Amino acid sequence: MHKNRRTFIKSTAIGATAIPSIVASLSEPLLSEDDLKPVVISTWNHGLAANEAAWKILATGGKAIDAVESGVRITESDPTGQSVGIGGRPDMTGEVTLDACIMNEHGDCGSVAYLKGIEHPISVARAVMEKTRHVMLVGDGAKEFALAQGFPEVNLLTEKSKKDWEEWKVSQRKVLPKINVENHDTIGLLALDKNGDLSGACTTSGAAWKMKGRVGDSPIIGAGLYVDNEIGGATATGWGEAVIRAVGCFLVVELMRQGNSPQKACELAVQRVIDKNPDWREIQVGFIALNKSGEYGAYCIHAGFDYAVQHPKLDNQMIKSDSRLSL
Ligand code: SD4
Repeated sequence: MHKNRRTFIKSTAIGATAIPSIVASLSEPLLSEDDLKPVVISTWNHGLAANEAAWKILATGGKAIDAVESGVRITESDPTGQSVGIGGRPDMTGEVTLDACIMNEHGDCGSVAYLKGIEHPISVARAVMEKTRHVMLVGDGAKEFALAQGFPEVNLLTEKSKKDWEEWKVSQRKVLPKINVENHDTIGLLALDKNGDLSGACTTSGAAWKMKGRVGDSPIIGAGLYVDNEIGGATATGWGEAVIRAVGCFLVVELMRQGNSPQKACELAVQRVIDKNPDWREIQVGFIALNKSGEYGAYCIHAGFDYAVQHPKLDNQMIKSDSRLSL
């Protein structure tokens, strides 16, 4: 007996490994492209608020590129989130530096890295994409560009993050934040709009207590984010160095191009990360992916990663990612 659409969508959402027999037993496609539009998917529990903002745009027929930017701006402005935007944990010298990138349905992209003192790196990245002939600006150049574009200068270091940093220094730098929620909370958000166009955004303060000058995967097109409007999009969270080594999100999209579902593509990409990183048991890496038909998936190394999804048949909610290692 065929499962109804709702069941199929849910089985897609919780991953191919969760109910493989149901997915495998489908003999006819139960989803037409119209069924799953619009869709928004984003990393970690701050994704709920980000999705809500993105959904307001998507539900009224707005463009995916506007939705992804608006969504992650919510996270960037939340001072309680200690891994994105204001409130982000600083580097080892006590300075907060931000990385972000964005891609639209035309394959245009913009990126900023090592950006200080600006609340919305994602919007600066979008301005790089739309107003310059470059893809990436870093450090002082990115800041000068942002100021020239009218972005105000703000203090990104909150009392809480300053205190955490001071405690970390006193602990003689032996204590590293835990692998999941404390250290790796980048927001990556993908959207498929009613028109069937895909866009993505990714923004972070990076790994807490990182070396001065360190840039992770999040602003690197192909590593922390990749969107190909013919196929789908992917974004990453976790230990950026490992994601860069595997060019993770480009890999996820290429795996979808080869015919893999978003779920399977994320699983294969995590396997590639594992193959390329001998220390893989010590790090977290997670991917989320969304294809052109609105199907999505996620996979990670360590249990604990979750993501937020909303589409016409699913209220905005958190879904646990399957993982290679259990708790
Ligand atoms: C980084 N990938 O800078 C980022 C951190 C992260 O969820 O993803 N946090 O390495």
